[in-house]
Amino acid sequence: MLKRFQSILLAVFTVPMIHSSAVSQVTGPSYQSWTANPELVAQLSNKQPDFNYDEAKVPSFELPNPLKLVSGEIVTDAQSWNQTRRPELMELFRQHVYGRRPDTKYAFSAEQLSQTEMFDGAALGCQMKATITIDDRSFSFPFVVFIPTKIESPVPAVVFINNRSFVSIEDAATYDSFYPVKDIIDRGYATASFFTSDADPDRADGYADGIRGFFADGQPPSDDAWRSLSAWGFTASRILDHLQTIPQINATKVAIAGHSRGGKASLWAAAEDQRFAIAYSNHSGCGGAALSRRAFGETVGRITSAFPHWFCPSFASYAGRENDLPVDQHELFALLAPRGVYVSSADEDLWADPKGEYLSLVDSAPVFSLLGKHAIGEDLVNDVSLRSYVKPPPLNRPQIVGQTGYHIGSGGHGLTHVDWRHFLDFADGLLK
Ligand code: GTR
Repeated sequence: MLKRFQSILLAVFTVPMIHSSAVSQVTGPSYQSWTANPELVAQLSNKQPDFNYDEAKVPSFELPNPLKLVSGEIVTDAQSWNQTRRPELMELFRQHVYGRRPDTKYAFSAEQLSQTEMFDGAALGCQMKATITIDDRSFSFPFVVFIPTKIESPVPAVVFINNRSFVSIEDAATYDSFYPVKDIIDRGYATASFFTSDADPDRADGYADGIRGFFADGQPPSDDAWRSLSAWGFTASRILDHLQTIPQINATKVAIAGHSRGGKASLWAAAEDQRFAIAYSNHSGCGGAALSRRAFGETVGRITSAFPHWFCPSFASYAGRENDLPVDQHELFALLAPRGVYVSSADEDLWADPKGEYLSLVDSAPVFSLLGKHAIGEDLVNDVSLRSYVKPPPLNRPQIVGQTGYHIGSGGHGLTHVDWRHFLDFADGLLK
């Protein structure tokens, strides 16, 4: 007992996320874990009675152990994780959540259409055209690359999955907090971006017009074939292929970032492509950072009916029976280990389940530990009896432990320059 208490105290110093009367003297009065505003909970519960916003009504559940093989055996070393459990988990996510990418051979090329000096010469903006070729057929989409010119290269980079619009070189000259190119450049990073719908249209009936329909050469998708989130991640990987050819960029230090559906895509992109050094998810919620089993805010049933093109049909079949899912989203974070992961939530975005996003990150810690890396929650989640101590950090106070970082910001659903700042602070720690 004493030993356990000592380990709790230790965790308070290294991981400031415990909130209980037993430890409040240690954490001090200013340490107040985030909890949802009860007035907002009441308001949303009234407005959307079919969805749960009440922490007390979260169903009880047991998360699958990321280290437990389908055979029941527990993985206890890095080699078995890399060679057996990780591939097994990838397959489970492909089969039941995001779908499987095609193994068709293709060629990729990127053509520079124009080059513009930007921000008083602090960056070079490149307007690009990507082309994927299979036999005599081809599919193209536009993307942009911005490279800092006034700092010593090679520099790290961020690939941003933009789910809102295509940001051209001209657009990027005007400050936009959703994709603040100048801020990213000023922080010493190159950045590249594409618009999701240019690669795979973000509509239920967009299949034939996107990269998935192109790969299938008109054939309908099989049940376990990739869906849009995976297609957007694949697109981000092709942009990384291009960044690898740019001498001013250090392609071993490339992060992938996205907001909401872009955040879901970003996490799965980094699971599929281990060249990404960091994955950043902002407010990705259900099917992204948040645990499905909590069924808090947006649920598997709602997301798969509103956005049937994002996930393979198997995921929809777990609506209302999330406990039967062979995976949960903490295992998506586990697939990113031992690389960097940054997650942000928003105080008013309860639809995306901030607490579920945080717990999901925390519950991946055993895999980071197994791989010899530090991560948020490492002292707590290995002991189930300590799990109830796990609480998100206070509002607007980023928490960074080793390979993982998290903040919950003020405000609602959106990506702001403050989110970017916290994320880049985290990235600096791992990439610079
Ligand atoms: C919401 C949706 C979320 C999230 C978001 C977005 O309406 O329910 O899953 O992806 O849209 O992408 O902005």
